[in-house]
Amino acid sequence: MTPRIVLIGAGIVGCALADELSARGWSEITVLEQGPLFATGGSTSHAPGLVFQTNPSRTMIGFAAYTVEKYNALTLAGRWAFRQVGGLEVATTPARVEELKRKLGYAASWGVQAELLDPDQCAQLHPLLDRDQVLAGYHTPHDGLAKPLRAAEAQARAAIARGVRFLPWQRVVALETGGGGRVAGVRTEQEVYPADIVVSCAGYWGARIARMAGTSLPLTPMAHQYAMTTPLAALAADRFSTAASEAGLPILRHQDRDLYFREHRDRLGIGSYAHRPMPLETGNLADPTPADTGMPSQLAFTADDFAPAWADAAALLPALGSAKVEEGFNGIFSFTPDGFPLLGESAQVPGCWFAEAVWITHSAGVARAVAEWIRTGTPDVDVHECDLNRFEAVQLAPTYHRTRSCRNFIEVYDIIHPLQPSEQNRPARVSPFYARQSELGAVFLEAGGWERPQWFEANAALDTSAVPARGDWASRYWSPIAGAEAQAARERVALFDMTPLARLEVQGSGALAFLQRMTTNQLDKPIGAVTYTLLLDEAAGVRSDLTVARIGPELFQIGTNGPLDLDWFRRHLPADDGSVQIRDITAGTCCIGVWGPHARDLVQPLTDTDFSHAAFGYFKARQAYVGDVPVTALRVSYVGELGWELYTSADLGLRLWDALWHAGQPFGVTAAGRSAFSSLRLEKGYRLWGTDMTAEHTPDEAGLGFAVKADKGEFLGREALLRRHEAGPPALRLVPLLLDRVEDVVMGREPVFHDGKPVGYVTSAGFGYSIGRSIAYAWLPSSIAEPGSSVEIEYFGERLRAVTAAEPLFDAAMTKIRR
Ligand code: FAD
Ligand code: THG
Repeated sequence: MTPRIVLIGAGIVGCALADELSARGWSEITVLEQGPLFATGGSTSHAPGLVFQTNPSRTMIGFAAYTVEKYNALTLAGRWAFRQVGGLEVATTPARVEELKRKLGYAASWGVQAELLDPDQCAQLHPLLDRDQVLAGYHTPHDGLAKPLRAAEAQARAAIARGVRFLPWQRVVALETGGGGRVAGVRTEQEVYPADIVVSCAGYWGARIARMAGTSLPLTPMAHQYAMTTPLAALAADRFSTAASEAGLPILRHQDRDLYFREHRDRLGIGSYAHRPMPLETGNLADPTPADTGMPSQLAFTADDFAPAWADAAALLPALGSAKVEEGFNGIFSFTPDGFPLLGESAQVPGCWFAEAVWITHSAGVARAVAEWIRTGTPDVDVHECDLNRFEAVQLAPTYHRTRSCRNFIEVYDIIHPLQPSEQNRPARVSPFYARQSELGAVFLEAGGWERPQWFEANAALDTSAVPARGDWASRYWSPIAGAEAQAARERVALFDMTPLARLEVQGSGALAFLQRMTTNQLDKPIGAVTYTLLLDEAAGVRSDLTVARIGPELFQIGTNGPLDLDWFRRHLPADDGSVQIRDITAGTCCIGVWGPHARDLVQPLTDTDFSHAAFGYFKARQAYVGDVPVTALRVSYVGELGWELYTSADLGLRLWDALWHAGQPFGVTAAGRSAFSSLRLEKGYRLWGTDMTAEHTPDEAGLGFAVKADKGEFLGREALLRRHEAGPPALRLVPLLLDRVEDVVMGREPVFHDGKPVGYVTSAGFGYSIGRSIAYAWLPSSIAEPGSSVEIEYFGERLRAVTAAEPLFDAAMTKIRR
């Protein structure tokens, strides 16, 4: 039976989704729009439609590429919906020139055509530019201009032809729920519309719909200035455009000044992010009314805010000369704390979906992914960066996400290092060891709201003479001290704060059966066993990798990769008969990883429990007292050394730290940070979910086939996995590369070339201090994944030589861990 679907909002996202859903054979779709059709008054109604595809995120590039492909083929009444005028980003500072080279890398990694231009070439491509201001340009011939309303309406027309209804002036004021809290429909001011599935495509009003669902969406509506100049002589007389084409010059970005430009025939449109953030309260948003033909998403232009932008624009484009702003507005659209959209099904109201904070640029790609997600339960691309359930509780606090969104507005065109943390709302979450870490001069970065030491300045006295220097970018948020900390773990013993590692407790008479059904490895083992296992989705993509410790007959502790794992488990809980309870215990507990050859020498004197290899083997769990602190000890090590993760309640954390610190003094115990941690795990080849592999990869591709026991019985993803096995060996593989030169450390997301052609991309990278080599993991075609293939990594425009290697790079015999 086809489900009844209600979409809220007929902006470009609602229209694209109606098209994508109906194209999949579903026609009982109603789109409810609070305003008129199709110039509804939302953001789409006046967006200038610049589509720059390049993005650090592979997923976002994919969304944009599909949008370009789709809109390029769309017309409405014979008129274009997309013009491939190309994109040009100019650099006016040396730092931006480097940034453009980094972008060239993203483009090569993920299939966007792009080239770097010299100033003359820039001026040739865009004759309005003052050549002397420009140091370089980044040209993307396939970028261009969308005509947002035309693209929206053209998709809506296609949907209407398949039976979809679009109803204007229907403001949704409530959600109706039925059995199990599932969505049953929506209520507008006039009527109730029953529905099996509701998708909110309400744009910057989205947080309002979320409230109706009892959910928080970290979405902040913000105003952003867009102005149109008076006619310019330089654009006159159909020089670049005709009445039909509107624009012929490439869309232009001047990111050093937070500006972008497009032609509107003989006028120039100028968008600015240079002004102060202008957030709006979700509670105070205006709605369209039939009496008012204005646009609720257009606020009055504040000329003072625009004045500096105008001066900067005129400096780059002398053709602006004596022109003026003819008209302008402060237009509202959505911002999120991390800049990614908010997609997926509400955890509170099953059947209620969201597709919010989506740019024109990504609209069709997002709609396609959400349509697949709704239809099959699994989007066919990796959406973990965009999943609305990705946030920690603190990140949903309105004051928190508003501050972050404002920051994001300010930084939207800034040059951001992949490790650069936000400075706002900090510290938010701190482990019980925070005071000690601070005393040791911890340099904190942030993850999941947690303060996480990257390295400790107190370790500056350690020997760093063997740590090679590295280039500008790779040396930011890094210190050679990290190398000394890594060596301390390999040679002596180190303490790592593992508190931010999200963990769950699963309990009940149905716990084992539930976990067996959810994961790939055999969990029906004696109490005290720890198992490394995978969560697969229905298509056999790797949703996560976990450690599962059997603490009791009906009690399991699970180490996860964050909020999405809890969400996934909750969605799949058996009918609410109380047989399985699941609890996030992260915040109430803490964890120290004690790892290194002296780990046993350090811990054993503190406990009566036998921590010998014979009594407490690798991948085993025990309850014990360490000092007078009750702990759950797991003998696992993501850094590949002898030792334990010691868990206790948060209140006793400091006491545990102090006991270990004190007992460790004779062994030269060292507090070690995340930078060392990452290096150690790279040497061991332990994957980092979300970076190295995602739901787009199967276990075999990711090199994790060993964690699948296909003959253990039914589990989620098993059938798809067997089908994929039948289809033959994987075409792609995740493999380590060793760079030729030790000073060449890359950061991740760089393209990999073979025989001069881009063939893959780097996932995570770093320096292996024990093996003395620079390491980069990369996805490559199987044909060149075997050890010994010569490749090149492009890093800021330079080709660095590297070779594929056999795994693991360090301690293949596991003699360091198993003893
Ligand atoms: P909208 O177009 O706002 O549609 C949401 C719809 O939901 C609205 O029609 C609204 O009336 C309806 N709705 C809300 N609540 C309800 C309810 N309770 N009941 C029924 N209906 C409801 N993006 C780019 O990619 N490139 C650009 O160059 C670009 N420039 C921009 C410039 C400006 C000045 C602005 C403001 C935005 C710009 N954007 C750009 C962003 C882009 O406009 C938006 O991200 C995009 O239009 C959002 O589409 P949407 O369908 O989600 O939202
Ligand atoms: N500790 C705990 N839970 C975790 C992690 C952790 N959950 C999430 C994430 N990290 C899981 N990732 C890994 C990756 C590798 C290993 C452990 C967790 C590991 N692998 C060994 C190997 O591949 O040789 C052993 C595998 C096996 O014996 O099956 O140790 O850090 N608690």
